Amino acid sequence: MTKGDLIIMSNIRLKKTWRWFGENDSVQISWLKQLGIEGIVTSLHHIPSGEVWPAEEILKRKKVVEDAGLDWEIVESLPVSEAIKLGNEFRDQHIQNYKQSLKNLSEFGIKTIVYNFMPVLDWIRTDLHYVLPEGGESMLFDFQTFAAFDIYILKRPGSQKDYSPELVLKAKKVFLEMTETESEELAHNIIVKTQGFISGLKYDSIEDYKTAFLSYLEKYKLIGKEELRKNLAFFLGEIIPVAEECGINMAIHPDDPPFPVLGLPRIFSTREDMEWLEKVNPSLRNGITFCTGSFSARRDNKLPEMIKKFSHRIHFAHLRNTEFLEDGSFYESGHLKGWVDMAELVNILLSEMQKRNNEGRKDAQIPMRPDHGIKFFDEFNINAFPGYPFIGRLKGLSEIAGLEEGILKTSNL
Ligand code: DNO
Repeated sequence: MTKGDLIIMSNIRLKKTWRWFGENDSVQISWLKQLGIEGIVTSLHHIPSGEVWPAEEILKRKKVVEDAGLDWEIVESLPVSEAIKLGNEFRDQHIQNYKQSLKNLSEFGIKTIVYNFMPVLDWIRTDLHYVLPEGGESMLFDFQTFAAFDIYILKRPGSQKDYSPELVLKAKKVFLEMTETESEELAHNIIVKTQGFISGLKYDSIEDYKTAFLSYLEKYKLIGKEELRKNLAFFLGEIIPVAEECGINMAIHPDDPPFPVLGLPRIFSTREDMEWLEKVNPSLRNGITFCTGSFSARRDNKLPEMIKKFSHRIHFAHLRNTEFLEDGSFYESGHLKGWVDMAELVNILLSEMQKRNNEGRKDAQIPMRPDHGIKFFDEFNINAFPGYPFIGRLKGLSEIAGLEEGILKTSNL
């Protein structure tokens, strides 16, 4: 290998992408190119999950992205319907539709698709306005508040037995100290506000969304971890051959938070789950969105080991950090602050890209996006979607880009 080769290889950086939610986003797409964004991550959020994404709709969005001088790099997400996760009578039709959407997307050059296999909810936080010691606003998952929501606000049948007696008592205290408005807001945040903009209009139009939500949970009564795994295996068995044909990388997003909630099973939270995924369908098209924030909400997840072991099938990286409170509750701590050593993870990703480049893999460059962000300054007056303020994400992106430059300039990569 000549010195020249080394210089070429060291030019490989993570591809800087940005999640944009379409015309309703508080960030305008025309701002992004000048900030060094290299690709857009977006979805057709208005199409209900289970339906085909028609070519005309894909083209419309692609044109908006290209008019801003950018490429539509990644679909996040092409949602997997509840019927597919449940394996019910609508599954086959929805899988046919999913395959058709993949084909349609591939015709417009889209190569990476994010999806998740979390039942009912896409992600959960109990506080969307958690004030950090320095003053910015972040998001928190608090165990006591979550148990209060489950047991006393939602009143999910049998919920008490999912928590220790001590936690039930604490949850009761939290609930009794809440005003009615606060408890309504908590339920609305969990069921509607954090979900609607991501997974379509599931509950927005339903007045009694708590009852509707309970009936969704009820459907999973007979679905445990094994059944859900079986349904994911079936989905992959159908989808991956199509992805192979179309040259598409599928990238499953981890559970957020990465442990069972509301009596629902979880199947993509740990290293063991990653091992299972690889075994059940070894194709490289069966890949992963490595979301450092989601995986890091479990102390027993050793992120450097996980990322190293599965780096070859990481098609997309979501980079952010978390910190724990004493009782194991966690909050989003900023991109470089927190318990995860971001430098170590970025280093591993850089090595993986170099390795792929040496192997001649076409997908040597791994796209990343700064995931979530802290709210600062006058963004309190802007109605950004929860987790997606402009400045906080831009800060995260810059921090990670700087970190990456530093690693590249000082290591042998
Ligand atoms: C929340 C995100 C999730 C994620 C989906 C991927 O901000 O982490 O919405 O994009 O779960 O399918």
